[in-house]
Amino acid sequence: MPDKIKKIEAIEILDSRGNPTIQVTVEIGSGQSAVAAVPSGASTGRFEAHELRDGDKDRYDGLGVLKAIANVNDILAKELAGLKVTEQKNIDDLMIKLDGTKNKSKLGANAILGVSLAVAKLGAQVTGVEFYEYLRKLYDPENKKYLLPTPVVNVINGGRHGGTNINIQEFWVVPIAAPEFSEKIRQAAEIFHKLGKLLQGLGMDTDVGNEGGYSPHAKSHRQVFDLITQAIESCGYEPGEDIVLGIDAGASEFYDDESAKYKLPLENAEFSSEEIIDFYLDLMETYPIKFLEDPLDQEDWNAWQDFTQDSQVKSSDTKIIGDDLFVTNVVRLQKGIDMGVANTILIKPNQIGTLTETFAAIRLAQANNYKVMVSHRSGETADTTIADLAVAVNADYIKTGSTSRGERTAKYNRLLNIEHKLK
Ligand code: 2PG
Ligand code: MG
Repeated sequence: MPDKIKKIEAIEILDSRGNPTIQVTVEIGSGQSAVAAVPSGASTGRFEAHELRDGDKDRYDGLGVLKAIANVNDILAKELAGLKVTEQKNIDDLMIKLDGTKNKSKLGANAILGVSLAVAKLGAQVTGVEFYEYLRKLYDPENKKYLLPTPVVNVINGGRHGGTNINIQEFWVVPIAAPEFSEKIRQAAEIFHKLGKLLQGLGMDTDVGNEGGYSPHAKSHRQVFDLITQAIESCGYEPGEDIVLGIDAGASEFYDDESAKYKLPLENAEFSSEEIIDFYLDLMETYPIKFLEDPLDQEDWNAWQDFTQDSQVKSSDTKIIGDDLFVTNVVRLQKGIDMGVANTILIKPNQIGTLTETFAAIRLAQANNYKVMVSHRSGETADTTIADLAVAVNADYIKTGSTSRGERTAKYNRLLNIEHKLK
């Protein structure tokens, strides 16, 4: 029984914010083992799978994950023992069945995902192939061509990821012209450093936020776009040609359900759905913004449809990306497809809770010509699974923060290594 699961063990570790999260080790009869760690969001979507936390205020202010750990050690370890570690789908399906709830609230999506990912890593090990190759075997074995994703690099952190007055959560630079991943990362890193110097020159803060981008106080959102554009130009790149811009508005975080208004204190404004769409369209006229993630609230479907179908958005081939909207969930994505809402899906394995369901969301997206952007969470670990996942499914983009902070660069560095291997 060399490749059958013998032992599964979870422990509590810290994520990049210093909050507890779950790490799972799976061991098979041969003695081989693999470890996976689960990330955690701050601006979580209302329809994400359930992240099980203890709620015990005496430990980590209620954020402990001992219940999730007990579910791995006491329940999943016993039920999965003896199964072949390469039977990814059976294992994931069994965990979904054992949980039995719609949103994995019984065992916890964090518990289930930890096991799912550790099983996959060990599956790669016993098969004797690279992790991305193994994931490709599970996803689309006929496809032999590997493409590296374009990084969307979050150089300014606002919203819930920074402690300042910027309401938009993320400001990205996206190197679209350079042919190679390593070139794209180099360009983004150069711009990141140049931007730091510009901020410093203006007496603005250069401390970084949760995802490694700078997190200064700003006069306006336009000032942020101006500074980023200036940094791109100072590096000798052409904004709109070599490098385009993007945002994750994280709009569900500043949408007020009661008044049905988008509240942006930095703009001194409370926008209706129509008005905030105009706000974005105006920005897109001034700046080369080609990516907008979660520009609208997770339940504002009609406004999403209006924005996606807007002639300015369509003619400029702007990527409208659903994160809190789709939550890596095929039911919500199918609704989006049916309505003509968004044209890109953000993929976060912990929003849905198993690798198999993550694949299902990507498959549905690709079958319907939606672009795929694989994503980290704001609370990360050094686990680099998403880098391999992005390559395995030929994702168009990867979002894993700025080019600073070890838990962010770990993913970029893994991609640099994959690029090197594929040469
Ligand atoms: C997002 C993510 C990652 P969080 O909104 O896209 O950038 O943030 O993990 O806090 O949900
Ligand atoms: Mg988002």
